[in-house]
Formats: sequence, structure tokens, C-alpha cells
Amino acid sequence: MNPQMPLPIEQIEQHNRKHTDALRDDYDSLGRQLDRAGIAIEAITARVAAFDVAIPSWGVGRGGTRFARFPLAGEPTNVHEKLEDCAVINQLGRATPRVSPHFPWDKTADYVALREEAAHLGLAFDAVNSNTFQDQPGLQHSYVTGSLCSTVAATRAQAVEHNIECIDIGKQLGVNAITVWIGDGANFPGQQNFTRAYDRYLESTAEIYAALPADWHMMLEHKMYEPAFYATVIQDWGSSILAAQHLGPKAKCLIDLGHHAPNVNIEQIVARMHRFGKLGGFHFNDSKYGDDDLDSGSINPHQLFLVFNELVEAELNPLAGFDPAYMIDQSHNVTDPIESMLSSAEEITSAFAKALLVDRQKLHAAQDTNDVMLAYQTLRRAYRTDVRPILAMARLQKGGAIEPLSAYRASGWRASKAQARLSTSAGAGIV
Ligand code: PSV
Ligand code: MN
Repeated sequence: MNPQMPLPIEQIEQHNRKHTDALRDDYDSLGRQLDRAGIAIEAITARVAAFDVAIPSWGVGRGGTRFARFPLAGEPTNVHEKLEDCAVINQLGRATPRVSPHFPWDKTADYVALREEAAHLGLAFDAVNSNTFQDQPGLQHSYVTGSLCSTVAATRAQAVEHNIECIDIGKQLGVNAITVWIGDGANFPGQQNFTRAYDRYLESTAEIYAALPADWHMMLEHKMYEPAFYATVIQDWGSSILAAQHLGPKAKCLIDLGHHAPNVNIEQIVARMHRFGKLGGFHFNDSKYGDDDLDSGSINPHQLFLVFNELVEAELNPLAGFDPAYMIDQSHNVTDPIESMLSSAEEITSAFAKALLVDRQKLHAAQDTNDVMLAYQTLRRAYRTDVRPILAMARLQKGGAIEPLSAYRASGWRASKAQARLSTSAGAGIV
């Protein structure tokens, strides 16, 4: 099928014509610079062009904090409009061809038709996300006591059943992974028995695990706190990897960059998880204090680079089935989500490109001979390289825009959608 992307192709071609000469100039200059270091720029561009990261369906609407949500005129109001906005992001940036849906937020009558609709827009689906952290209208048992770990057997059964329903939907959408994040935990010391709550988690997730098709993965996502502020059942990578090991080979761990205490060495966690074959995927975002909502790379792009540095190391020591799923999971409270997603996809791809530039031989030799400064400088050299021409060239080759943000602004997309779409309501946010 020939996808019908939302923006007129001539618009993007016209934009690119204006910027091609400058890009060629910058690209050639960077090519000569890399060549002196023995790196062929074309090989890096090819790797960058092959890289992608999924967009969460919920990330194209204005999120909000628990204090307020400020709606944006023309933001999507249903899964179909969400797909349209995801298609705009992918059309311009060419790094986000998949959409990760969340249920029941994205419930619709016909998932086979939804898959076709996405394909028509040049998109496919990525891991399904279950939601047992909120009560939905018509739900029989409240999640106020927790979900997979609730002391109420009927509530646990309902949460398990919902996850199994998500797997069923995922099969129709053509995906092969489910991400399970639960809000279960405690707000008071003494409220919950740590061991019994974790045991209930293991029992419930084993039931979900048993419903996984042969080629599926279940990704366990940990989060230190929120909504439970004293103790969360799957609070860190330790609880997560122990559960994944207990469940079996189809269970892996998912690292959301914003789900750790400030200053935690996340890149080291990446290395540990890979060592034991449990690195399932990432949710990218950034964090300054304890939030998980800021735009990827906006606060600590160096950490993002160090994470990708470990991923490139992992590629050199692949374990069977190593194929981490990448997704952006952030909340846009004051920006146009399309602009934030374009910017974040660029930051993430840039961290990957810089990690590819690390002289691995030199780094490993410096590590083995305890040449601390040389090892450090080997990383710095790659990190300091301005890789933007590589990213822009990869986009151009794939039909995207050389400068996605300005092309998006020139398209008038949001203003036209403000006319065509219903308005959404204010109130408290959800993510
Ligand atoms: C929880 O904060 C989380 O990171 C999980 O991935 C959820 O599914 C997502 O955010 C959406 O609220
Ligand atoms: Mn997440």
C-alpha cells in the first residue's frame, strides 16, 4: 500500500530545496572531519536512517500535571486523530514510524481496521500498554486497593483479564509485546506487606505471562514512586529483574528514564540488565527532580548519550533476542506535542549517532590499560561532535524535512486542526 501521509509532499520538497545546499556543505565538512578519525560518514548515516523510536498514542495530546491541564486548540480527541498527528511527526522526522497504544484509552470497535488506517498513514503499531492504574467508567472493581497486587482477589482477576484483553488487541494490531506498568503501592508505612504484595504481583503476572503468544514479550516497567508515595511494589530495577527472571524468558524489563531517584546511574543499570538478557525496552523522557515528564534530552543529554553508549556496547556483545523497544514517554504541558516529539526524536537519534562515533577499540584499550583520561576523552570526543548534518541527511534520504520544526510551523497543521477538531477539556492531567 502507498501511504497517504497527511502533509502535501510538495510542501516538504519546497522546504528541502531551500535548505539542501547548506546541508550538503555541513555534511561534507563533517564527513571530512570524521574521515580523519577513520569513520565513514555514510556508514553512520545508514545506521541513523535505520534507527527508530515509537511515539505513545497518549503523547500527542497535551498532558498535564495533577494540578492542571491546559488544552491546546486542535489537539487530537480520539485514536484516529492521534494517528494523524503521529503521521505528521513521522512524515517530517522519519524516525517514528510506530505508535504505542494504551488501553482502554485507545479502545475502538475494530482493531484490524485501525491497523489498516495506521498503515495508510505510513505507521505501524508498537507494544500495547495496559492500564490498571485508573478506574474507568463501568469498571466492576475499583483499583483503589491496587490492581495486580490488590488484596481483593476479584480486583486482581479483573486486572489480569484486562492485560490478557490487551494481548488480544495487540495480536490484531500486529505487535508482539505488552508493557505492564502498575501504580500499586502504599502511601503509609504499615499499609502494605512488602513481601505479600510482591508475591501477589508474581502470581498475577504469571497468569498474564501464560497468555503470551510464543513470539511475544512482556515488558515490566518499574517506577520509584507516584501514585504511591511511600512504597511502590515494582519500585526499581531490582524488583523488576527479579520478577522477570522468576517469570521466564519472555519477560523483560523496561527502563523509563524518569523512574529513578535523582542521580541514579541509569547507564550502569542498562549494562547490568543486558548482562542477564533482560533488557526489553526504554521509555525516553527527561527529569530534573523526580518527574518523568520532561522532553527527552532537554535536561541531561549527556546521560542519554551514556545510555546509548551502553546500548552500542551491548550490540557488540549481543545476547540471543537482544532487540530493545524504544519509545518516547513524556508529557507535554506547555508545548505543541508534535513539536516536542520532533525535538525529542532528534535528541534521542543524536545520542545514538554520537554513541556510534565512539572509537571502541581505543576506549577498550584505554579501559584495559587503566588510562583513565584517555578513556574519558574518547567518550567526550564523540559526545562533542555536532551530528545534526547526519540526522538531517538521513531524514532527507527518507523523504522527511531537513528542518522538521520549521517545516511543521510553516505547514499550518495545528491551526487547520483547530478548525476541524472538537475542543478538549481542561482539568487535571493524567500522565
Ligand atoms: C507511568 O508514569 C508511565 O511511565 C507508564 O509507562 C504509563 O503507561 C505511562 O507513564 C502513561 O501514563
Ligand atoms: Mn513509562
